[in-house]
Amino acid sequence: MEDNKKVVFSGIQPSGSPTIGNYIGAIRNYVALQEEYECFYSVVDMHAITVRQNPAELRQATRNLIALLIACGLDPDKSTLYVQSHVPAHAELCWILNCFTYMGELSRMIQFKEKSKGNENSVVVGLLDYPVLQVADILLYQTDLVPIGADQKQHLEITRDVAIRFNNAFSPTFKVPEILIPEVGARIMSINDPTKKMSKSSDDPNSYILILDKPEDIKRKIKRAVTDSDNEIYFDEENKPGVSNLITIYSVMTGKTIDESVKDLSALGGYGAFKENVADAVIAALEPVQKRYNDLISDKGYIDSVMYNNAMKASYVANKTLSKVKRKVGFADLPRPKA
Ligand code: AQP
Repeated sequence: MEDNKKVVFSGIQPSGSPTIGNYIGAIRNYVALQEEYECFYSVVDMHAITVRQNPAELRQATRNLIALLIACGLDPDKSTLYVQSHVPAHAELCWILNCFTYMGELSRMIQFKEKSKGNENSVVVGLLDYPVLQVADILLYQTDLVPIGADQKQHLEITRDVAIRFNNAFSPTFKVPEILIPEVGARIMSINDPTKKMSKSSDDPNSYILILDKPEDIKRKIKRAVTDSDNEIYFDEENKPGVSNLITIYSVMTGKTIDESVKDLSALGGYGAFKENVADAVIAALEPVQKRYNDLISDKGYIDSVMYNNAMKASYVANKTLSKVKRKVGFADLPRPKA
């Protein structure tokens, strides 16, 4: 690890194929940060099993996500792109930090409340504990900066609290990380219900656009996107959430500001042409990513080598922090047998 570079960590679940929400809120920032920072990006399969997964599909989705992140621009020689379950230090640190996290903190988490609604007695403990695993993920790498979408903000606040609590209980052990949320696109909304966040694990494929969706599907979904009835194109997230969501998507996909995008799109007249232009911008931006993905996914040997080499790199760094933590909490060293 280069000593002078600040450290970035972020995780993404292989809980389905990533949406343009994941791309806009997180992945494009992963790519932007990799030149300047020492980056660790993890495909967090241990987080994904907090809801029931089909094992064969999860295994495949994990490999696919590694390929997709590379196709989006991550360079696995620059960024440490690895699978969380290949680095056992994540689970070990999670256990220790469970003993430094309060039940009250976890039961207040919005994501836990939403995902457990209606089945409070049968919700799995892993769903409650999800933020602590996330705390462990981040603190293992002595992270300075965590690029995330707005939905993860509350989990990052816990990370800072637990790091400070642990440091105060012993001595400075963990860096206390900062959160990086993009100014535009921190919360891309569902295409057919703009009051809800776009999510890859939604049961309704019309609610999201996948990075790997075919052009005709992107066109169809955006054509059917829920907007409003006043047929005017301007940016107002509170009163025009559907239209504003599409403007945000267009803005990120074309690299234009929101103002420039509104200027372009409002000149088109009605919602029909507006949606068509948004769809064209999405298709054009995703085309090179999809092409690179199709080349990469058939190269099994390359994906294997990325997974292996980067798991080794991540383990080396993670184990350094874990050893420190074990000493601080009082775990005995493993004595070496005398020769
Ligand atoms: N709609 C979104 N807009 C902006 N950013 C988003 N992110 C997720 N959805 C949006 C960001 O993507 C990163 C990876 O997310 P994740 O896979 O760790 O889990 P998530 O936040 O729970 O995302 P999903 O798509 O909603 O997954 P499921 O459906 O499995 O729960 C994070 O930085 C997140 O903020």
